[in-house]
Amino acid sequence: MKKILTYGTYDLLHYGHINLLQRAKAMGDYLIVGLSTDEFNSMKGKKCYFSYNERKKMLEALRCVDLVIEENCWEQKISDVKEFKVDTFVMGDDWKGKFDFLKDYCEVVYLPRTPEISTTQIKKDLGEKKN
Ligand code: C2G
Repeated sequence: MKKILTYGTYDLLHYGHINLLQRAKAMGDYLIVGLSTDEFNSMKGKKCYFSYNERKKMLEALRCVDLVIEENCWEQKISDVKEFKVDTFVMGDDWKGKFDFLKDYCEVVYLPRTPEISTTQIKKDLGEKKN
């Protein structure tokens, strides 16, 4: 069974995220998502609309996601890759090169982002509609 691992905040969940998750899953048989906890998002300087549990529930409802684990810190990736016997680590290419240190432990793949959608853009558009 080929195991794939990726990480993210996934708030607000949108089709760019879904594109990434579906492409990641298509690379193997089992997709694990390290979901940033609310505390870790504060460290990332990200304010989430949905709580960790609400974001976890949404990801777990996706057919392409097999397991959601907590992402509590930047440093857990190597131990996660070892613990879950991950074959391939996948991230969007906005992270290109940032996780190449994982190449000693598994395949590392950066996939093209979905260019036209982002949570920042969604919040901006909603703000404009309100005014
Ligand atoms: N993504 C994408 N296309 C978009 C937006 C996001 O492909 N239009 C991808 C990102 O490249 C990332 C994943 O979707 O691989 C999740 O994006 P975020 O929730 O923004 O994740 P981020 O806050 O970048 O956290 O340790 C890694 C971090 O937890 C990543």
